[in-house]
Amino acid sequence: MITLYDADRCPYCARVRITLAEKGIEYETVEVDLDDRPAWIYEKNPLGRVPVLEEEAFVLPESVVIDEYLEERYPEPALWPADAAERAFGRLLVFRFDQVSKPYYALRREEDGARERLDAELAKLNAVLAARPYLSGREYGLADISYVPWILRARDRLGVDLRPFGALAEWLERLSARPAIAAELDVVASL
Ligand SMILES: N[C@@H](CCC(=O)N[C@@H](CS)C(=O)NCC(=O)O)C(=O)O
Repeated sequence: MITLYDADRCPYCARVRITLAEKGIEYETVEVDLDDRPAWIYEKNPLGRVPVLEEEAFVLPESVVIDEYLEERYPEPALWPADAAERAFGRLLVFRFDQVSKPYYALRREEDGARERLDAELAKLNAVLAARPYLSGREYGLADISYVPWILRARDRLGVDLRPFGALAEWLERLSARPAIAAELDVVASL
């Protein structure tokens, strides 16, 4: 059995929740209080952060690494495209994810200019999605899963208007029809 050390409010955990749901993997959750982290979480992850995935004696932190592990260990349904170039482009987006997360967290901290910087990054994602239906390529996959928790939270928690970014807004609507993402929408609504 898989155990996910999880926190509802954590978008990194959401990446893993979505991947587990998409692959139909059964797991149990241990909710970690991020405001009062238990000492034992440092035994699972020396950085003290969630998510952490545990499968038997195997313990793995870091959302991107966990998602790659799940993709290899549970290959169906595939969440990376078969085409190597498409896969590489999706991975490049995941690799450069900080370009979006930095202004996102700056906006959460209400820093000057953060909204403009986030909008500039949303415009870049919008341009990608104007040319292809998904960040992962022709099919939905791990690049989409890597970004969607923050885009959802930007819209629903930080009040970011996605309407100026038509392709991005349509992408989010398309994704929201998937049960794994709809479940995450419920999590965000409950925060
Ligand atoms: N790079 C990590 C980041 C995980 C992360 O920052 N998680 C936050 C919650 S959203 C956390 O545990 N924060 C506690 C801390 O930073 O001390 C990942 O991708 O899993």
